[in-house]
Amino acid sequence: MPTNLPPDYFRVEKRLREAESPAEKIALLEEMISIVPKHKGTDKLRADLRRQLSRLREEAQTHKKHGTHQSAFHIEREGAGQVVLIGPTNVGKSALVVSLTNATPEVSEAPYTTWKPTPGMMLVENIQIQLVDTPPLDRDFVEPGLFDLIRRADLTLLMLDLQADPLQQMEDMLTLLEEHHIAPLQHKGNYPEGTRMAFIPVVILVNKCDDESMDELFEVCCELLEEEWQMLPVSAVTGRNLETYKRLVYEKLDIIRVYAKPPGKEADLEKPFALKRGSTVIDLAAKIHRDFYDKLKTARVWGSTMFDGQMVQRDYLLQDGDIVELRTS
Ligand SMILES: Nc1nc2c(ncn2[C@@H]2O[C@H](COP(=O)(O)OP(=O)(O)OP(=O)(O)O)[C@@H](O)[C@H]2O)c(=O)[nH]1
Ligand SMILES: [Mg+2]
Repeated sequence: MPTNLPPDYFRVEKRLREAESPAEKIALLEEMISIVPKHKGTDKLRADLRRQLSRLREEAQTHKKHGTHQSAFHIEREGAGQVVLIGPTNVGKSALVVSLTNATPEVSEAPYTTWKPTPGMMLVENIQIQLVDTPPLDRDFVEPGLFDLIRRADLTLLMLDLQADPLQQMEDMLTLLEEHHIAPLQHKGNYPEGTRMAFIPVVILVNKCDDESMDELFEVCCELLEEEWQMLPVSAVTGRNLETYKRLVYEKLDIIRVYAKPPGKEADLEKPFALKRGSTVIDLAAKIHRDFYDKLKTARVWGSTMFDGQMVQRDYLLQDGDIVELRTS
């Protein structure tokens, strides 16, 4: 127990010991968390309080929903893809989410700030992609739900801090993931066929590369890495390389943009539908409306591989930039 806690903390702690209802316990734990000063000496205590708090919250939630378990780590998908941002504490995950999305998770120089995932929407070209801020991936702190979130996501961004031994951070992160049966897609060849691992696409972001003065350190870091990684130097604070980063995310998600055209009208080129590469006309119909899916009769396509307005079948493989007219009569 850290020695320099304010007297208020002990008062609230006493009330917590006496509290009976979950709602009261939750309120008191929240109060304790806000009282504890943020510094290295209180890291463990804050992690422990947050663990207790999220356990209580989950219990309360389960109770409310008559047994249906809804974890804080279950983030409803929105937009063209779900991208989850992970990494050690203090590397700047929340700062990146704040600078690129409408979400406002707390950013703080003290470690262990974020304790529940927060999704935000990031505009890339003209499509929306979901970017999820997460609590630190830390052996003493992590909750199992985070690994489920990582397994479900379309893309994982592993963020490292250039100014805090990024290579060691990377090794620690990969080891922890592996202990939870998760490995980067590019390591698939290292495991036997039929292994119980989940292989996930990973992009490495090296944050706090604020300006050119950091380039040399970044180069050294890349050279010391024994294997080929796609590493992008970024800065959540100065915005360095964030446009390149967005483009990379878009490419990695492997999505195409197609435009729907009502019969006899122009297509709205400002509002694309984002679909996985390999999607067909009927997938687009399903995305627009259930009625289209059920009643689709014909489709015409204007695009790179089609003559203008050529009739296509329901299983026509859509291409990036195609304009599609769907007819139900
Ligand atoms: N110089 C510099 N500082 C940064 C950058 N990004 C974040 N920071 C600072 O790093 C500290 C930690 O940032 P956070 O965004 O809270 O880090 P986090 O990874 O979300 O931390 P946890 O929530 O504890 O996992 C804050 O003081 C930020 O202002 C950056 O690109 N450059
Ligand atoms: Mg954070």
